[in-house]
Amino acid sequence: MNYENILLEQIEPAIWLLTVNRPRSFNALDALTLKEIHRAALEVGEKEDARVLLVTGAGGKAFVAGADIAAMQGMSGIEGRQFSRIGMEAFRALELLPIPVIALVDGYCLGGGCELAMACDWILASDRAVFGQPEVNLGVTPGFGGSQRLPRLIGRARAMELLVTGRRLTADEALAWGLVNHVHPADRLRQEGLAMARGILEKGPLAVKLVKEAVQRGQDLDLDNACALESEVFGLCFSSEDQKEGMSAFLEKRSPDYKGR
Ligand code: CO8
Repeated sequence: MNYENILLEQIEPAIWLLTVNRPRSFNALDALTLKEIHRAALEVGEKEDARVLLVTGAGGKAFVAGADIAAMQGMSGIEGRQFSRIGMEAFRALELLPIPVIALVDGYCLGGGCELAMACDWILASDRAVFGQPEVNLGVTPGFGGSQRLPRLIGRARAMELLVTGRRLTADEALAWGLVNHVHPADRLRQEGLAMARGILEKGPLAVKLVKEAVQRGQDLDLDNACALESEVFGLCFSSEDQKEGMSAFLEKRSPDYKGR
């Protein structure tokens, strides 16, 4: 498929990279970019051989510096709601992809950028990454899920502080607050992301998909229903060749040869 504001490429077998590519505006998200992210998520979701998606920003200055302020400035209430929905749908499509989605964040990751990163399964940051939800500085609230995903990720009090004060977090602060999983030197970020993706390729493909589904579908359920969901998913694993292969390989002291079925 053709894209204007993003790049979607297979960088290694089974590993895909989505790059938000508007470096002159620090990869700000306008409606077209959001729609392209949505389309790209659907495209990757349809590829049977895709097993990990990495998400990043072009230009070395920003992952994404937010929703496009120039595009938003003159919006009416209805247009604002529509723009918000376009972003919500795009990020939800990414979040619900049946494969791990890892954000590689270098530089500014603000507003809609932070919301995009949070819609990924986890975040790897460079040591010069900067996180924040600065919407209050502009007289608005987050509109792409930030007020909902941030408290779920780092807890209500810390999320409230960031959302209400608009203050920025350094990469190390974001690490300490549990917003990012690891911090790497900027020149190593992509390699570290790739190494992590390659490691995932060695795991049982069905189990990787199913555990993501269990987390995604279970996290907003009450504990009884969430644990019941896990039992269903666990049981389902036993109908797969991968389970037989994984456990046989362990007992036979060899590496598993997974087929993804
Ligand atoms: N939108 C549009 N353009 C942007 C954005 C943005 N979010 N961020 C940066 N740019 C542009 C600048 O306008 C500038 O363009 P130009 O060269 O044409 O003037 C270029 O990128 C470089 O920016 P700066 O010159 O400002 O570079 P600095 O290094 O001085 O500063 C910053 C970098 C700190 C990232 C600064 O640009 C900044 O503060 N940007 C805005 C950050 C922000 O407030 N983000 C939140 C936006 S609101 C949001 O994301 C809400 C999401 C939900 C929307 C819901 C829909 C209704």
